Amino acid sequence: MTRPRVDNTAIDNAATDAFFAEFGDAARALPPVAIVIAAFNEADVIGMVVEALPPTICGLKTAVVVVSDGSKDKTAAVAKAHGALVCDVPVNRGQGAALRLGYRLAREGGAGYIVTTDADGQYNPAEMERVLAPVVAGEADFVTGSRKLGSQETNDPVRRLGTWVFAVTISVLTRQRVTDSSFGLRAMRAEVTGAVRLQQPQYQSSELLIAVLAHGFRVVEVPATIHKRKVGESKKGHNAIYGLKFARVVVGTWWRERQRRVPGSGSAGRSASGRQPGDRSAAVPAHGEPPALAPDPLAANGSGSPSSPGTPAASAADTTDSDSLDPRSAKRR
Ligand SMILES: Nc1nc2c(ncn2[C@@H]2O[C@H](COP(=O)(O)OP(=O)(O)OP(=O)(O)O)[C@@H](O)[C@H]2O)c(=O)[nH]1
Ligand SMILES: [Mg+2]
Repeated sequence: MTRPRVDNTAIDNAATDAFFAEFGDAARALPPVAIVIAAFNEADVIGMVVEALPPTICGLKTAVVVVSDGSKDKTAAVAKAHGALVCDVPVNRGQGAALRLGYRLAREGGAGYIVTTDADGQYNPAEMERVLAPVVAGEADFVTGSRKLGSQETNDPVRRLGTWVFAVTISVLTRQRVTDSSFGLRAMRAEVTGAVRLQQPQYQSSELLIAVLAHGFRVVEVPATIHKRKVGESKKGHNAIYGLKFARVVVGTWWRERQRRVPGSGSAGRSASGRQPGDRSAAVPAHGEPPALAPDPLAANGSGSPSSPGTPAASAADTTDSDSLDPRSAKRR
């Protein structure tokens, strides 16, 4: 589906303002963990999904931020009725745009950690603990679940093959071992999402992963489960379309990040601050001492924001974007 050109910054700013105006302190002073969910026409399942989310993960309180954009059903109302903070964007732009906005809301609300899951009930909320634990322990900046290391319900050979092909491709391109590049259950330090360039409107998972790897953040995979979608249908198209668009994002992001890393290529990927356009979030202090090769670009741009509750005080070094890759990245647990 070709999407009409939109002014993303204006839409994001308007949606952000509306979100904070509606939810006030509940949105402005988030607990340490924001569970961010993109939802599109998921009214039949989103209530159940939100209800099943844990009030604490790794001993830290959670809040649920749902971004619905242009849903034609009652996704936003149902999510709200089940206790989520809902950003209801009037135009549909895709899961990538929705998550990017959700990350921003989490950062601006002061959450130190972000956990993502899908609105369709394919992921197990009990596994959030395992996914967040390495980040809270300061051992990783970004953790993704992996069906390859865990389990998957699908018997669709094309899906299985696709997951494998993309994992191998990304491993080769980034020279770091990845076993699953499209798992929706992940956890990260919130500031990581402001430090990388996110511009894919829909097929976002490989863009985020490749960009995070390319920036040298410490990436870890943990075994996790993906169930079949039981309610509603995929928003991503059939296998061939999904695969082609996914492939385009993989190659495009790898090329973009490679150009960014080549001095004098003239394709500076992002601003020195690493922020998304229009991002008004403050730097969230890192957990403990940042590793030598894991750049913390927002730290250089920090504006003295308070520590988020439950997040240890910062000792972030005054670093800017680094081109080093962390050889320990993408290690398996
Ligand atoms: N806000 C928003 N969310 C979306 C959009 N498209 C998909 N999503 C959500 O993103 C999540 C994943 O979408 P799915 O359609 O399940 O795609 P998938 O899980 O990658 O692929 P399947 O295996 O086919 O389910 C779900 O929570 C969707 O509701 C969109 O345009 N806007
Ligand atoms: Mg799905």
